[in-house]
Amino acid sequence: MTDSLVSDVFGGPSLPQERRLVTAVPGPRSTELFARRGAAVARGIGTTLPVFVERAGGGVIVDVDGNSLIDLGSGIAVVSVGNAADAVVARVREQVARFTHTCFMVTPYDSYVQVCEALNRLTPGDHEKRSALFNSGAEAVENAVKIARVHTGRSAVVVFDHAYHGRTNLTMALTAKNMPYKQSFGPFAPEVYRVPMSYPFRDGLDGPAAAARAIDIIETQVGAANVACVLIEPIQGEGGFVVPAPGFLPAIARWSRDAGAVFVADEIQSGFCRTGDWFACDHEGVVPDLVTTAKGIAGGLPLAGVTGRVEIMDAPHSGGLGGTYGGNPVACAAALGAIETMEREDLCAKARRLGEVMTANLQETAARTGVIGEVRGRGAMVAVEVVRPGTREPDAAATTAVAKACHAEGVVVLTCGTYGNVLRLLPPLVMPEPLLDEGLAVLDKAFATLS
Ligand code: PLZ
Repeated sequence: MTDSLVSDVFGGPSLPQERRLVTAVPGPRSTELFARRGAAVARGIGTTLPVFVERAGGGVIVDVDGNSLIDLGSGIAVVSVGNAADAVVARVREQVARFTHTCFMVTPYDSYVQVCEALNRLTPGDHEKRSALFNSGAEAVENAVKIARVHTGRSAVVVFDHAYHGRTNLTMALTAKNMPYKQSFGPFAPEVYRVPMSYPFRDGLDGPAAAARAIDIIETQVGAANVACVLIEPIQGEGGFVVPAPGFLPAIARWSRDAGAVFVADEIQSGFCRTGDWFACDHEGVVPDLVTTAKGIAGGLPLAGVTGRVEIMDAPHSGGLGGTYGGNPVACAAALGAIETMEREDLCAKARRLGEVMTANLQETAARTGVIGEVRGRGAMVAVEVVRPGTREPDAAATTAVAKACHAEGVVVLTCGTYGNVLRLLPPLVMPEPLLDEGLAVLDKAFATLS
């Protein structure tokens, strides 16, 4: 354990950055609340770890029983700047006391414009850009498709195996995995075409070969002239932290440009310093036509964006895009605080450092246990794919067992993957290193007890 405080990072209010268990996890108060939850909340809303939260800050979550947990999930890649980050809290407080909502489409305010300016500046490419703000990742993806369709006058949307883009009707269609996202929720939106992703661990193809395979299917089964957009997560999130082989993304982006289709990068999970660059596309110098963002953008408040080339973004008629809450002033204030924190604290560098620590530790764990098929990811977006020893056969049960063992020891980890056999780590980028080390030691022990 470590007694370093959040104030070590920001000089703000402090929450001890330590793992501290004072009851079983979940404890009695959480267990009581969980029973109440069952009687009040619809069954369709799942739970990863049934502890109820009292406070959270930096890299820890403190529950209602007084347990302090190490957070290696960031609320699914959201609180990259740390929970309740000082700059976010300060700006939200100031904004919420001035006004909470006017609707940007009715009477605008400048924080929305500032967030758009920041997105235009930080997303890949130095061409002229415009942005529009929404509430959730799914909404951003839907709007990117709308914009691409108006711009091209075409309707087909190309997506990839293992993709995740949301839970609304169109984004369910764009998402690959049936359970739990799509089962019984159809019919789904039409004109969505799925092609193979580059998945080096499973297909063994280099980037250009994997791209050629995908492009062949687009050309023969969809027709290049029908494609409004090619939508891809540059590193897949829910699908299993699948990192495409080098050369895959550039080849797909090039093909899209040549075909007159819009190349859309869904950076909702991979963006905002998570992978050690501002955006995952930066790694290979890929410049998307449109980028969707959410999650890490606003330190925990609901905000999402679509950013891209002015001639594409400005294709829809005035009034064609919007929504009551999109770019809410409190969420915009939070985003400005989060972005300021990322720039001031150089959280891209921090992500790279955390990534080195995680990768080195996980490789040692992999060498000790026979069940890790691959350690992969980039920056602070790292995962292990769990398989039956000596094979590439996915082992979801072992993955769940390891995650549960971590939870019981006060370390929040998440799983993902088409086969449910990927254990992913997404620590807040302000995570103190000793705390990360401790979390990784717990994870190592959880793997050791598997056999
Ligand atoms: N695109 C790449 O990762 C959200 C989903 C959690 P929303 N991923 C977490 C769940 O089980 O619902 C995500 C993403 C990528 C789009 C989305 C959708 O973002 O803000 O959840 O709508």
